[in-house]
Amino acid sequence: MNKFDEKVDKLLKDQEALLVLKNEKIPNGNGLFTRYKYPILTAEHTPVTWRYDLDERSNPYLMERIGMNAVLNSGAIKWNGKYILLARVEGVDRKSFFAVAESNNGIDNFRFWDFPLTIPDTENPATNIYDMRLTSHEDGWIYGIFCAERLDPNAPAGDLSTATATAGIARTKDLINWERLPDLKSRSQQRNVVLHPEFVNGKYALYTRPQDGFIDAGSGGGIGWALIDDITKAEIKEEKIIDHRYYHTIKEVKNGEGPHPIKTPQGWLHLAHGVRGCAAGLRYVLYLYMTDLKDPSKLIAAPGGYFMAPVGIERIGDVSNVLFSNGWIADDDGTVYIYYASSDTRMHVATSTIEKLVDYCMNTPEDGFTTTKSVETLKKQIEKNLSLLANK
Ligand code: M1P
Repeated sequence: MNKFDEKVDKLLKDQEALLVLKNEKIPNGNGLFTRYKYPILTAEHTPVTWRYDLDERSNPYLMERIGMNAVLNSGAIKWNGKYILLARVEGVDRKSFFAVAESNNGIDNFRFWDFPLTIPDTENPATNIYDMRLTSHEDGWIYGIFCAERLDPNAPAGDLSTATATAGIARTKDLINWERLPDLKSRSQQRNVVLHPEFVNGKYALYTRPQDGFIDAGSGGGIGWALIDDITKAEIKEEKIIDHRYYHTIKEVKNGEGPHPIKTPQGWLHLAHGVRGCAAGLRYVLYLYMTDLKDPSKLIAAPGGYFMAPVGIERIGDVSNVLFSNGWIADDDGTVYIYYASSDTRMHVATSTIEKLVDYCMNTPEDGFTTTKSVETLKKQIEKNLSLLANK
């Protein structure tokens, strides 16, 4: 083997060692979910064949030719017995694209398919597409709804940072070949749009996130709900807010639906992200809520505070202090795999069960919106516990 081939061999072997690394539960959690020690997808998990030209004649120094910056906000689905992540991969050129990675057990050994996905463009091609939510709909298609970002045509001359966010829609039967449908028509900009898995009153139902600008939710009051007559010409005619934002809460600045909700006997279980501002910038955390089984737009449980927030290494990355999730998988045995990205840089998994998550939603005190209320709630629990302990 010549020197070049030896170097290629080492690259491949080093990556294989990373891909087969066994994940480990982090003990002593909060009883609600279990975190795992290792991120499940990072830029280093992207195939060597994507990043290196392995031809000695054209790349004699064996340097990376097409760098990958991050693997983040991934849609998820159980597909042919495999745990599938439809990852947002971001190149060093700042363009995001979609790529599928699969694992046999959902917690480690995620391996990317050979090629990233080609999502056909619309007549008005987007500059960047990202954050796909996957929904296996009862109409028989798997839908992917994602953010399609373009430079704002109304931006003043020379302003290259004002963009528009629109919901792009594509569908597939095999996760390889995608049919692109027209982007969602909406009066406002939209990000974090998610398709509900069932028809509601015979219509497609969308969770929306109306926003005034590309970044600012502004007058968009929270997570919205809209019924759509024809998904092949999707248009929001009426939209109502089902999960509001409130002052001095974890979702004061904005919020957004995560993956589509999980159907449980007690109601639809939702995972979402909430954003607040602080001196260090924006802080993104994950929270849960539930809606009515018959009317998924009716809030029935709103536990106060966050469910998960960044800890340790999760706090640091391209956009620090961010947890974001747009994918989870509920297995038949009730295990829930929560796939989340930290600080727009890497993907992690946490596990829980439907029973525990529903119990959390139904029995966690709601946000009382003031310090006085929070202290009252806390004191009630302390009094109960002290009396229980005294009577032991
Ligand atoms: O940088 C944090 C997140 O910001 C956006 O989410 P939202 O629209 O709710 O603010 C998205 O760009 C998301 O991709 C990103 O992770």
